[in-house]
Amino acid sequence: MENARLEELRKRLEDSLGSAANMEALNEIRVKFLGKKGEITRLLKSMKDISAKERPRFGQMVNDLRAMAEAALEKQQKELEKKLREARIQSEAIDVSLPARRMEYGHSHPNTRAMEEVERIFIGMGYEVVEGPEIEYEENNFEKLNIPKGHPARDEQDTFYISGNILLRTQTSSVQARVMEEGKLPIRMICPGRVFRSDAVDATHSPSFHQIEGLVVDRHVTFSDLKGTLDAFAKELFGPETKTKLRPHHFPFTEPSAEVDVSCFKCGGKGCRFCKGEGWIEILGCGMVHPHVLEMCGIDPSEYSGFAFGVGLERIAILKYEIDDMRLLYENDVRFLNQF
Ligand code: 2NL
Repeated sequence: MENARLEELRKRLEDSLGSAANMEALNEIRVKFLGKKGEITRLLKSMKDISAKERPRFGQMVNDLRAMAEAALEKQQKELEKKLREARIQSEAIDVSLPARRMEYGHSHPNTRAMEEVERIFIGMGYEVVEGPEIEYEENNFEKLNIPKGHPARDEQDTFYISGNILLRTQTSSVQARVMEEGKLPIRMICPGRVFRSDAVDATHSPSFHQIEGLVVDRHVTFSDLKGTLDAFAKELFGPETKTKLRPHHFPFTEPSAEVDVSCFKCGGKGCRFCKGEGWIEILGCGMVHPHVLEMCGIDPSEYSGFAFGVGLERIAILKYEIDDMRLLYENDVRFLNQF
């Protein structure tokens, strides 16, 4: 009778083990047979109901069964662990013979490219590149450039003031005023940098943009020097076929002043969609440094003369790379930037 019960138990244990596919199932079997209220444990507890004569033999058999159950569970657990480990190693395997993932290299922003291109051209003509502070005194930004108090350009609508006489520079000429005041002559310099104006953002305006201004001060500097310099610059930037044309203009810091157009580098001057049928594209403003500016910066205008010009960098970038909206330059959208 007891033998049959033990045999049936052994059979059920073996069947359960045979179908246990994971650790959870294995644990359930352990609890079911060997736990505190498990079937084998219960058998051991029922020993007291067995006749004293039968007890040793029965005890021996239950102990054997328990030992067998423990060993079988142990063995199965080891096997399962090994299987899991192998599956994990398999899934984590790296095929070192596969091609490497491609590195994404960045590249310069169109603004940076345009800036470096303009710098390269003027360095080639013997100019020095000078940088200065973006936060300036009103004096350097306006007064010394012949923009006196009351001039419309000084209006808070156009300029970001930080406090009384300190502002965000509206032009990089402030750097040139500083250099002139240092008093070392002659001067042949460009000053690239960020400038600020209280403009609303649209396709052609931004409250912060970049300028490259140039300044030459020496004895006998003439308007033809200015023309020749800017013509060489335009040919270098837009190609040797490029023609330049000066139109009279007004700037407070130069006299006479002009705006410079280049022949359209798309159609060669015939007129196309790019130049809006004009054949010409405006690229910069320039002029002979106003004698009053020289004077205010400590240079004697009866002995020295100079020319100056200012290029909007974004305008150059937009033209050169055919970008139709300046905002794209500031949005840092890689889908846009990757095209250059
Ligand atoms: C423009 C026009 C210009 C200057 C900038 C300048 C600087 C000094 C003295 C005289 Cl220190 N002039 N700079 C002169 C003429 C035009 O910029 O349309 N820029 C985007």
